[in-house]
Amino acid sequence: MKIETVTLREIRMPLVSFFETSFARMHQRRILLLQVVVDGVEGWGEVTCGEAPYYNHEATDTAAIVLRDFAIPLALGFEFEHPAQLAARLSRIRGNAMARAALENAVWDARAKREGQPLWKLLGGTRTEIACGVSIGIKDSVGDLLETIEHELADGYQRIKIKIKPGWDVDVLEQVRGRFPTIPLMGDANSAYTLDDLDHLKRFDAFHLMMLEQPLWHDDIHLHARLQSAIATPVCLDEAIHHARDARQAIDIGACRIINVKLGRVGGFTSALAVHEATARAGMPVWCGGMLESGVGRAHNIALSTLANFTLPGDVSASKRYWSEDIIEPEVTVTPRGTIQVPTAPGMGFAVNLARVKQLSAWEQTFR
Ligand code: OSB
Ligand code: MG
Repeated sequence: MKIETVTLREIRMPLVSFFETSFARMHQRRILLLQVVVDGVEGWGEVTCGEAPYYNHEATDTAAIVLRDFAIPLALGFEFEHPAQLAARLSRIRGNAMARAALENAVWDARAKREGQPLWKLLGGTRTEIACGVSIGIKDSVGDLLETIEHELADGYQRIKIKIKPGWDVDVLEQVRGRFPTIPLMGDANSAYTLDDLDHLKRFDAFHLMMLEQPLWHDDIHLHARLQSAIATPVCLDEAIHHARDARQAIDIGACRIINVKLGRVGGFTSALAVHEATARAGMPVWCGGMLESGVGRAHNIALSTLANFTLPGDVSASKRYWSEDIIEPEVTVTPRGTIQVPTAPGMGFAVNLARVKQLSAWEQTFR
């Protein structure tokens, strides 16, 4: 395989409503898309980082530099048999996993299209339908949150995740549990706590959460093991897991009982497959996380979610939760039983609406 051209674009898409985490409130996305041509076949990838380096160190503008000055020049003209070899070549770049992942994932899409098979099958996936949960941001009031939960449950979603932080946690969970005593519920702190909060975090056990996602420092695995041994609620790691070695370390020391796999955060499909393998072997369930992706990233997340060890509902939800109009056709829709039907068309299984992409583009640059 050989990449002939790469077109890098930044699109701007307003969110249908703001999304707030412990680190920021977001109203609009600035998303980098990659359109590659590999052996005459087109593929698409999305950089899943935020606009600011608050979730991890990456940000839209730094990812554009990494792609333009380093990743794309490493990839152009490189001949390889399998996308994993491209991933290996790109691993010369330290960190910047979301920038690298977009390029590798676009090549996987092109490869699947060339072979005339769905991307999920090429990856070794087995599900034809995936289970969906939703991630609900911090709201202006608990009333708003309860109303949103009501609405998402009515749409069929199989589990509710709420964002939490100090000052928006125990009281909020108490009210959510008061109203919805038995729903599958979890909290995501995005690293908002420290071990000094141990007594406070122990109080979460009363709410019977499916899991507590990344409560401590974004770069810590070790101290999460201390937390996990002190609370009954399963810890789920997100930010802290960058590759299969991190997953194995977390498993070995008991830092978590569940892992959120994000394609961008782990550096693309090759690495995600390795994390999947490591967790499956250890009997640790995983689920697919989200980064407020446009349709391209969403399509890749659906393909990933078909792997056998993705046994828990992911943060992979309908296009309409984020966008008034998505950039893929058809848009991602969720069935009344809270699932997404996995597409059967070759590649990522959704067509990119190029006219819409161009309309939303702030700039584009093509490399040969
Ligand atoms: O921690 O999972 C997270 C969004 C942006 C940054 C980090 C996270 C999230 C989400 C939203 O929880 C997931 C989604 O619905 O795309
Ligand atoms: Mg998270």
